[in-house]
Amino acid sequence: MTETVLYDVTDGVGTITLNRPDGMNALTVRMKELLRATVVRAAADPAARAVILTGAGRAFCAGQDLREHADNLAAGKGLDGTVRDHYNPIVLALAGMRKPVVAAVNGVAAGAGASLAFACDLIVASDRARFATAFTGIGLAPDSGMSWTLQRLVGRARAAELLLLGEPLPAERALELGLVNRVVAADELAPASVELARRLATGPTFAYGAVKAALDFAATHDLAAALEREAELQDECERTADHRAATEAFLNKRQPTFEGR
Ligand code: T3D
Repeated sequence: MTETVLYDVTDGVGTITLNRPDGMNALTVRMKELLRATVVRAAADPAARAVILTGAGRAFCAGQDLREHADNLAAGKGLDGTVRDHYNPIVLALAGMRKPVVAAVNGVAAGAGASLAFACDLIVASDRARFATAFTGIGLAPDSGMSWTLQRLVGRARAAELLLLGEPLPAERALELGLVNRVVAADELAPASVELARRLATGPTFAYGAVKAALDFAATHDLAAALEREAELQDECERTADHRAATEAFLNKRQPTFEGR
């Protein structure tokens, strides 16, 4: 049986593929469990110095599988804990990875599927991609971090509009709003994402992790606290072999080679 979440590591890039194309990569319990395990695996995998999250087929991810959800509701199991048991740990593992994570959004990203993309560090979208918050369309409020990530990406007013109205946003408009980093032609998505991830995979992995930690910390603290956290992280970066080698390379007018440590 083909698994619904795939993991591959090539040239320092770990690729996680949501692989239920016939179901628009909508998330079943089995798939969420696999995704949670795969994200944790990628985070801990020293061979993966950058990670790509993408979808197989025409969708990136349509969010919660609503057929399975309806069955659960009918069986009186609506509140089956999936938000806390699955979505929250997946998002924390994605966002907290001490390495860059690129979402390669190949098609529609809806509900928790959009939340997964928003939890990544960079988003490269196909010109066929669409982003739909979708939650209020089925009488739900945002989960999987969307209330946190979306307003940081586009500001509160736009986040409120996107969440309240839930209308799908085409890739080009998402680019205008600053929700995604790049939009490329559909057949360019895989090579463009891999090229970006490979570039990151040959970079200063420890410093990249520190960039993420500094941004996350600063998002919820005042300037004085953020300055202190930056100082701590800088101390850690200064102790890395990559920092020393790159400083020496600069002084010798050479390109640095980063080992990721
Ligand atoms: O406790 C909890 O579980 C709470 C957790 C919540 C997390 C969430 O993610 S809630 C949000 C769930 N997702 C949605 O509400 C999105 C629903 N889907 C859509 O709005 C649209 O289908 C899309 C915008 C994603 C795509 O639109 P379009 O026009 O390209 O395709 P379509 O024709 O609507 O759908 C194609 C097929 O996929 C269709 O099936 P059919 O008729 O061909 O057999 C459709 O039913 C199916 N599909 C799409 N999304 C889902 C889905 N099937 C199950 N679950 C889905 N989420």
